Parts: sequence; structure tokens; C-alpha cells
Amino acid sequence: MREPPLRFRSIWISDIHLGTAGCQADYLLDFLRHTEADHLYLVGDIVDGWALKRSWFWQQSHNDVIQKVLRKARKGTQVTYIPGNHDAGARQFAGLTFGGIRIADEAIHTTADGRRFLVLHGDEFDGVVQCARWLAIVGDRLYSLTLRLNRAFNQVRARLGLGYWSLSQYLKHKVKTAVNFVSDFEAAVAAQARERGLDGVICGHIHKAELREIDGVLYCNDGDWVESLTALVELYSGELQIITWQQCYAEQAARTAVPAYAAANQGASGA
Ligand SMILES: [Mn+2]
Repeated sequence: MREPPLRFRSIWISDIHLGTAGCQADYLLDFLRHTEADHLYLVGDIVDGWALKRSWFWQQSHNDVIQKVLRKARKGTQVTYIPGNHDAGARQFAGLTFGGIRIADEAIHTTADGRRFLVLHGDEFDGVVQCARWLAIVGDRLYSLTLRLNRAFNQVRARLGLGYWSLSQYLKHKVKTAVNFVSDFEAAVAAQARERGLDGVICGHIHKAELREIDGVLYCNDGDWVESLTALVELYSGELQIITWQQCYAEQAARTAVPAYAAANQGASGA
């Protein structure tokens, strides 16, 4: 199947967590293969240094993601890497450029229609991470456990011929405190953009894609590639959208499946 790539002015992806079993590198590779952009922002938690320190996990697909991004940088995409808390080691290189990839603590992105957005990972607004690091680490371990469960669960679903369904996402949405934390986080990040006189903010970190106005500024979260498989994109008009790749993926598969189904039906009616 050789379809022309979807072209966007900008793409934001974050929370890929390369180096963990939860990372959905194959879906991300598929996304990177089918999309092109003038600007690509890697909005933190790209490689999971915390998890790699605990136990080494690295697959060929994780290399492929990095190669793919480097290749895009070589071919003219402006790539900006904003490290997050799980890859905070890279923050010491802010201001430098490696392999055509600019590393920065944060960035200001101006859309085609002239709006200005603050781009950052977002962990600095995470009260848990700021106040008690040990609590964050305990939470992180519980989280990787749910992701492992999620993976096993979806392997069973796949065997039964069922589609991908995020158990960890479902559980998290069921927890009320998590919901409270999400809304507090969103409000805090949006307030930062407002204080700086910007039109909006683009972040990641909480693994929940979002695009909505909060007190006069546009709050955008590009989601993640461990559960929701989402990216934020800017069209050439300047309009921002969230892309859920598992949906695009399913629609694509359905499109290619339809002719085969129609052909089979035609054969049946002719008989
Ligand atoms: Mn993070």
C-alpha cells in the first residue's frame, strides 16, 4: 500500500517512552511513515531514562523511531526536541543542535494564522513531581504495571480478533483523583500561557490529548504513544487538530478491505 503521506505544517508528539515495553513503537512508526511536516516537535518523555535505569529494554522498533526522526531532520523537517521529566538528562543540552535536531527547554511556535503558542513538556506544573519525587516514582511503577497489564490484555484481544482498547486509560479515567489532577494541571499550564500574553500552550506529560479553550487561551495536549496513540497537528491554514492514529489506522485498513469484500460479494451474487 503506497499512499501519499499526509502533509501538515506542524506535528507535535510526546510521551513515547522508548525503552519501555509499554511504548507502542510500531504504531508510531506507522504514523511517522504516513505523515510529513515542516515542523516536528518532540515534546518530552521520548526516551524513558527512569525505566532504562531500572532495567534495560530496547527493541529494533525503538531504533527505527529514532532513525526515522533523524532522517526527517536530514530531509528538511525542522525538528525541535523539548526534554521531559523521564528524559531530563537531555535538558543539559538545551540550546544545542544534534543531527539537525534543536534541543530546547521550551519553544514559542507561531501558527500560519499568526497565533503564538508556548510549547513545553509540562512536568514543571505537576505538583506531585515537584513536591515529592518519591511519590512520583511509586506512581510511575504502578503505572508501568498497568501498562504491562494493558499489553497482555490487548494481546488476548488481538488473538480474539478484537481491536486495541486501552485498559490503563480506562482505569485512569475511572479514578476521580486522577481526573482532579488532570483539570488542575490543565488550568495551571493554561494560566502560564495567559500570563505570558500568548494565545495558547502545547504540552504533553499527562497522557491525555486535549484541545480546548481555558479562560481565553487554547490548551493543547498532544497525548502519548503508550496508550492513546495521539498527535497534535497544524494544518497549513493554522488550524490545530488532534489525530488519533489507531482510528486513522482502522479507517485505512477498512478502506483497503472494502474492495476485497465488494469483489467477493459480486462473485457471490453472480453465482
Ligand atoms: Mn512526563
